[in-house]
Amino acid sequence: MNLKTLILALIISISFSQDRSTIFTTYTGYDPDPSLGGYSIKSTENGMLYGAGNRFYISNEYALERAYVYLSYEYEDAFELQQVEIKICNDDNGYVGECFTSNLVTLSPSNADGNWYAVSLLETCAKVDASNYYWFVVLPTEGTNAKWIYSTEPSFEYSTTSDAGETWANTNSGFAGTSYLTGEQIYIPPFSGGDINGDFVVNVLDVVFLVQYVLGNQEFNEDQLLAGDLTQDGGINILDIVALVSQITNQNTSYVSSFLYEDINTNSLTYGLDVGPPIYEGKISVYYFGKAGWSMCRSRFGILNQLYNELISEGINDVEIIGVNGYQYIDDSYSCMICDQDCTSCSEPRMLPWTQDIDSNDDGHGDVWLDWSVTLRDLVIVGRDGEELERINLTYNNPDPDATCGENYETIKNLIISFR
Ligand SMILES: [Ca+2]
Ligand SMILES: [Ca+2]
Ligand SMILES: [Ca+2]
Repeated sequence: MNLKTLILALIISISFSQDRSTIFTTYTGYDPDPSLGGYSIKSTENGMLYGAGNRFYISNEYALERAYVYLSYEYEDAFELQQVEIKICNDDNGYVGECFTSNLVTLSPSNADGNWYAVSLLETCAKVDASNYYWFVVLPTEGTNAKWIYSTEPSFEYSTTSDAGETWANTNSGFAGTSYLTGEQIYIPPFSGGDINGDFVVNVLDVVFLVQYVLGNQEFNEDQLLAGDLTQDGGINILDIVALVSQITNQNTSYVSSFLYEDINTNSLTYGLDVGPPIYEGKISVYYFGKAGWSMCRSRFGILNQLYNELISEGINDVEIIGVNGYQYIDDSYSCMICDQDCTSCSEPRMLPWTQDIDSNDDGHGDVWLDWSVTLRDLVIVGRDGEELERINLTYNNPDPDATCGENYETIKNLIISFR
């Protein structure tokens, strides 16, 4: 491994472990080997435009973030400007379908023998849906003569084109072009329907309405059609009745265990006071479980602080958000978590209460983290009586308004508001 690829591998592994998820990859972690060859991404004098595509499957809903390809560049008989087009496309019965992103990349002559190229897809706000196939396509522009270096593993589906993607060859399996795609998971809030007769409770009366609808004895308005589709597949049938009955029989509210910890955030209005569920009784309280020294945890806390300020500015003052540092991170400096004047990596002081979990029974685990069974970056929303309403892991569901085109931020904010 030469230094350049080593650094690149480090950057890639850091970015893998940080904010984004790789949602599709043909890159196995070994260096792509340009001597193996690759798919022609080239235009010819007689007007052929050769390109290739990798077919992939997506199991969750994501906002697309970045697309990476490894290309070499045949500079000796090429025009000066070498550009390829990277597209993400739908699947049309196993063939490349309609494309919904398109980005141009200019190849670098100084790395003609092979190099990673990336395009940002965040601005496109493009999304992929759960349980669907898609295509990662690379096409040439006029005058380009490049190669999309083969993957080191032969376990992928691919296709090729010679007319710039107008038509595609039958899909094959084997070596694909080396590429990967990152995205941010779209947070899907819990289903809030089930109240079909609109009396604000979900109970057996709603089952009666649903049964009558399925039997054809009852008409539903639009709201009722939404509330009655418990399986969220766009229609109402016997399965929705089953789901509603099971929702009603499983309505066992769970209450979080209580705690009171000192607010150690010097910026906070409750600095030095004990905070925790008993203090927030009668309000919606939101608990964020982080690691004081970790930048991703800190940036998520900054987003929560922003969300809190926004709620306040909208006149919503019965929602509280506080952070709880893991007992195992007790020695971390929390200067950058609360963003005080000692921290140089942030500018906006955070006013949300910050607390430290303790291990009062000496079992080696933080008491609250264990009692609440939380994992790092869990966000637990608790109701007015201390009942747990929802738990969202912010590692996989990035709330940053700059990610998922703000969708996760809005969904989480609206969910909190909906519990009031
Ligand atoms: Ca009802
Ligand atoms: Ca349904
Ligand atoms: Ca303990």
